[in-house]
Amino acid sequence: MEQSVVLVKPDGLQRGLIGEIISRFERKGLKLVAIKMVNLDDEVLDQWYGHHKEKPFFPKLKGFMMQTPIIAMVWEGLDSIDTIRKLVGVTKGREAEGGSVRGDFAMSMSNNLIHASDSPESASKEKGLLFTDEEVFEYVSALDMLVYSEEERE
Ligand code: 3AN
Repeated sequence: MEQSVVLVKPDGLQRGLIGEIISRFERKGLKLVAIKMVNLDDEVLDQWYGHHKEKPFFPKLKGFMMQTPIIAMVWEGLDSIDTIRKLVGVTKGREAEGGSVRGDFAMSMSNNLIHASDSPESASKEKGLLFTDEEVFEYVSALDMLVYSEEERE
């Protein structure tokens, strides 16, 4: 099944929202296959946010992401990238739909609590930047039997 990389950013960690965020993903029926706390450095952030390198907010974005460690995760599920983007909400917190993480807990464009991969290519790149193969686990989720139909599990 499709994998998506999710980060709880420094503001999410400082505000005590790690459990809340993980809980939402678990209740949705997504499967956690990797998780760790890590300090992002200059080199990783240059690649992670390569598409924003020329933007005026880039130095501040990097500084923000290095304020504290972040929580990095890989979540698996059918169409998990699109599904998780919906759970996360649009970039600007104060415009994000109620019920999404940003819609419920964020007001800002920059301090928006969470990152989620926006395409299979980004997910693959992001996974490679933060995780070794051994850190991403394969196991049978007992929940999948209840969460998906037989056809969807194939
Ligand atoms: P998203 O995280 O919703 O995929 P992106 O990929 O466009 O959004 O932006 C990556 C991160 O860069 C955002 N999460 C946000 O923290 C920051 N960012 C994006 N646009 C701006 C902006 N105009 N001003 C400040 N920070 C921004």
